[in-house]
Amino acid sequence: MIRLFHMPTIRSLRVIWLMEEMGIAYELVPVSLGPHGLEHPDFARYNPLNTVPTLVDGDVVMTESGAMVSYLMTKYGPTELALAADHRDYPAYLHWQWFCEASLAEHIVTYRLHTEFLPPDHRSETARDQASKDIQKRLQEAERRFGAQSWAVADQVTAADIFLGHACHAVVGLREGPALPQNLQRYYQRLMDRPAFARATRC
Ligand SMILES: N[C@@H](CCC(=O)N[C@@H](CS)C(=O)NCC(=O)O)C(=O)O
Repeated sequence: MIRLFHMPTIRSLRVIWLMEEMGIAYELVPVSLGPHGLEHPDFARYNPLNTVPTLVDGDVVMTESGAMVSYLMTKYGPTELALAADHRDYPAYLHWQWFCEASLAEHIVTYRLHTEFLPPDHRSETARDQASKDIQKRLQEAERRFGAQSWAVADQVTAADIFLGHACHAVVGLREGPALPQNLQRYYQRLMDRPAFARATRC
């Protein structure tokens, strides 16, 4: 069975939500944050970087959540969550996935470092405020592009929502962080009404 090394409130939500949507059986292996970083007796032999999520599926070991999403849809599909390359929304489908990981996630991580993870005397208000501005700027652009539609692309839930939904959830969880703009707030509510998403957020 698939094993996913996991800590709550991080990018493994993408993978858990996807597996819940697709009905893939998995075991969650909780990893805890110790004085020297993430700790688990089995962990270092799979992932010398010690990052989560880490997915182990037989001989396959993966340490990038976005790649895990593509792998699982291909290996355990077909699934309507994967949009075909000839669909008119395929470029937007790719855009959201890359935007969330490459343009937004790092600022969310920086914000969390300076509000939660670093020891208080290592936190910087300047870095936190800059991260907050960077997040807000990208949220405004996501809001503009998202518009009033129900889902990120193609009028259906796809892997683009796996990324955008995770990003919205991460922003909502920030301590005194920026609020989601209006359309994304409604979108997040729709996601929370979705049983697979709600289950994944409780892991
Ligand atoms: N791009 C990777 C990021 C993995 C990553 O850096 N995870 C963070 C938590 S969100 C982590 O494990 N940090 C601990 C560390 O770097 O030691 C992914 O999407 O899976």
